[in-house]
Amino acid sequence: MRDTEHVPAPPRQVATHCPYCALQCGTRLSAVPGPAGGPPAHAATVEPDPDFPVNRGGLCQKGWTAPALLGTPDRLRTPLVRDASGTLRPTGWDTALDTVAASLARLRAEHGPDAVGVFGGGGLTNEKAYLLGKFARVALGTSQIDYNGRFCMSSAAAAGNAAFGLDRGLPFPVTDLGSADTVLLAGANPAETMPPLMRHLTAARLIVIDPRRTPTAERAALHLQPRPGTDLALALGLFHILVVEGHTDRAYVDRRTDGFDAAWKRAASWWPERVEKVTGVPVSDQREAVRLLAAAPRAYVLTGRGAEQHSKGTDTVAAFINVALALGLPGREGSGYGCLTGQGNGQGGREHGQKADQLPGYRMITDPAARAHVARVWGIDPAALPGPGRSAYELLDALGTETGPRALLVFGANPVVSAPRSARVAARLASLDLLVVADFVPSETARMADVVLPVTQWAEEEGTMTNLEGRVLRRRRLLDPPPGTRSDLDVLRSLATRLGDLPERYPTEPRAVFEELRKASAGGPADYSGISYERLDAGEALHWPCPRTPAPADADADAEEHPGTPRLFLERFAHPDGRARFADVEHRPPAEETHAEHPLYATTGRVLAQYQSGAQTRRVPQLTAAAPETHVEVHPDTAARAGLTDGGHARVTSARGSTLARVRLDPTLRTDTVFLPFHFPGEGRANLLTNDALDPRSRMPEFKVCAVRLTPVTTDPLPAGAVLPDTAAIPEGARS
Ligand SMILES: Nc1nc2c(c(=O)[nH]1)N[C@H]1C(S)=C(S)[C@@H](COP(=O)(O)OP(=O)(O)OC[C@H]3O[C@@H](n4cnc5c(=O)[nH]c(N)nc54)[C@H](O)[C@@H]3O)O[C@H]1N2
Ligand SMILES: Nc1nc2c(c(=O)[nH]1)N[C@H]1C(S)=C(S)[C@@H](COP(=O)(O)OP(=O)(O)OC[C@H]3O[C@@H](n4cnc5c(=O)[nH]c(N)nc54)[C@H](O)[C@@H]3O)O[C@H]1N2
Ligand code: SF4
Ligand SMILES: [Mo]
Repeated sequence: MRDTEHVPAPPRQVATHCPYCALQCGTRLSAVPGPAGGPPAHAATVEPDPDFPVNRGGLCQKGWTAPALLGTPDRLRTPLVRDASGTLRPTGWDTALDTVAASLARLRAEHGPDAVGVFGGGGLTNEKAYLLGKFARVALGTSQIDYNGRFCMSSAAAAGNAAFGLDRGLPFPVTDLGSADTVLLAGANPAETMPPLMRHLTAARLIVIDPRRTPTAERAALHLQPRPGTDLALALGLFHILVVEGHTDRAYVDRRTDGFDAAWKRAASWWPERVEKVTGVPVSDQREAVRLLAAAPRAYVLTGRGAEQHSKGTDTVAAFINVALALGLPGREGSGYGCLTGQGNGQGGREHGQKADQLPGYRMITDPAARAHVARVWGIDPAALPGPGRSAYELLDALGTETGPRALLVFGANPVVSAPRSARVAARLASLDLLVVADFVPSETARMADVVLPVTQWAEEEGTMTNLEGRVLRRRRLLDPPPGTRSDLDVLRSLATRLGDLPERYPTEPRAVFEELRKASAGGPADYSGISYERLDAGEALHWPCPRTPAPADADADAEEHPGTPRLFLERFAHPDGRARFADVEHRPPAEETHAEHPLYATTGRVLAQYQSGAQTRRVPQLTAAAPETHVEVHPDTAARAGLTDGGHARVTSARGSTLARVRLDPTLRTDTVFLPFHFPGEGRANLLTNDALDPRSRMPEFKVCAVRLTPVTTDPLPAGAVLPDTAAIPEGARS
């Protein structure tokens, strides 16, 4: 007979979502019980949630291995403060928070509120993003807040707002893609960046625009391989062909849009042969792309970072939207335009006030009515709300300068690795009087900080995330946070009260923050006021806008709850007149062209097994084994000319710096282009090369094209930092 005393209790399980990308795959997370009688283990196992429609039982390698993050050996478990000798030393929470608050108060008194900057992240829950924005504007009174999502979604957002009057990455559910006949993917590689999304693209004919033959391009009916930075010319060319060949949906254009004639006037001079000359895409392939799109009863045009991360990213997206509008796709069920946004809460993160120019509910900070509404919810005078501040790169670039912030608080970003021209960014961070980083691992940016605050992570906390289709999801807590850590919400409240603000303004319960966010967003473009934890927990699929239905006049009648808006624009676009706008855009070259000294284009992006700056995924052994170090993809002919061999090392040099990378030969690549992933630190940082030229409207940096040269390296070994996280700088006690 079994001794029931020793049968372990069934593991607790929660339905939650993957901690990484914007697909937010549904998962079931189970706790691994701790040793009998001992403390609970900080470990879990994951299974895909078969009922969540976005991933349909699928997960990528990162999702399957995410539980390893919870038990990472160098998890931060105690605050660290840099001592007089320059070493980060473990300390208590009160000391750390007192140190930060005293410094912030002094800088503010001496230099004014804009002396303190805040840098947020698109991985933060809606609740954290909201409270961070409020903390910056109210407790600090600073205008200097922006976030890493500026590097991600801003060009598509600017173009989407201009065209449709509203920006939601996908204005339709992901599952709609399943019935498409043709899908054009401009600069997106979802087979590596959102693998379960490919389950919705099995039936469609894919047209992929990418300088590289990616795993996504491998699955395409047609792969267009332009020179980096020429998508705008290509999109103008597709527009040209479709008009000339009579595929314009005239009735739709007349009824639902404005501005066709001006847009066509520009595209009229982009005849196919000229486009081929600029982009390298053969005329026959341009025509085939238009044929595939025009012949499809149901078609989508989707953009990714490849088309967007340029100094003309906004115009490029606008040109692709022009193509979609001319074909009559947006606002039609089963067809449309969308942007595949990136970070876990890339969508919600942009809606609740951590962006320099925005207030909660996707309200503009310059709009007097928006200011009045949010000031009322926050209990302050609208005049006390700061105006718009600097964009992410401009903020980083101004740190420690005469006019820029002297202190920076970082929540949920690792700009030392992921910002463009990263050596300059690191120098600016080093010039600060005070750098504070809240994180759960010693990221490269945390290692530079004066104060490091150890916070809780995904499976240890509650909250909401908004995925790429604007659907609000519940993140649920499975494990108790390790002793010594606090939540971001807790940190914000502790700092605000030390700065003299009211504690009740900064709830630490996520649900209480969400209740306030509902009010602050009510009536705004991203209206969450009809969404509640109760409705989400009951399993409702709620896409914003979801306004709160007013109580019925007849007290006996039940108010129908708003069902949310899975599909936007079906009746009308969000401009006051209900019409979409074509954009009058013209092609221009990248900010930096190749020349004798730097004869090759470098572009950057992602590999399947690493996520972003790698701060998280480089700590997961299976992922590090799959993608251990920086590499540079090079065509064999280009490599031969530069004296490089497969598996050897190359130095890649641009006008801004140089990166050390292992050579990977790829005969499918363009001979004028090399590719580097940006996930690695130290000398392996792709961002040592990248250009900080910004898009004039979105302020997006030009991550996707700069000029470089390659030289062989025979003596340098790969730096340790490029292989594994280097924990040497963190004292023993902090890593236990
Ligand atoms: N594995 C993994 N998945 C991720 C992430 C991750 O870091 N790793 N990050 C998440 C985030 S935040 C984001 S934003 C998304 C990004 O998802 P994607 O946009 O799919 O990712 P990228 O690799 O940045 O860029 C896509 C493609 O653009 C191509 N490209 C480069 N230059 C050009 C150009 O000039 N024109 C065109 N047309 N294409 C070009 C690159 O070769 C690359 O294959 O992924 C999310 N998912
Ligand atoms: N060259 C090049 N550079 C790029 C890109 C590119 O394609 N090429 N892509 C850009 C894009 S699209 C993006 S989105 C950015 C990403 O840029 P990063 O800011 O580097 O993104 P992450 O690596 O996700 O960094 C997030 C950090 O926050 C921590 N963190 C995660 N969740 C939380 C939380 O809830 N609270 C707190 N306090 N911390 C948390 C993580 O541990 C990690 O250290 O990189 C951009 N940089
Ligand atoms: S696709 Fe994105 S959300 Fe899904 S498992 Fe992979 S990283 Fe996680
Ligand atoms: Mo991103």
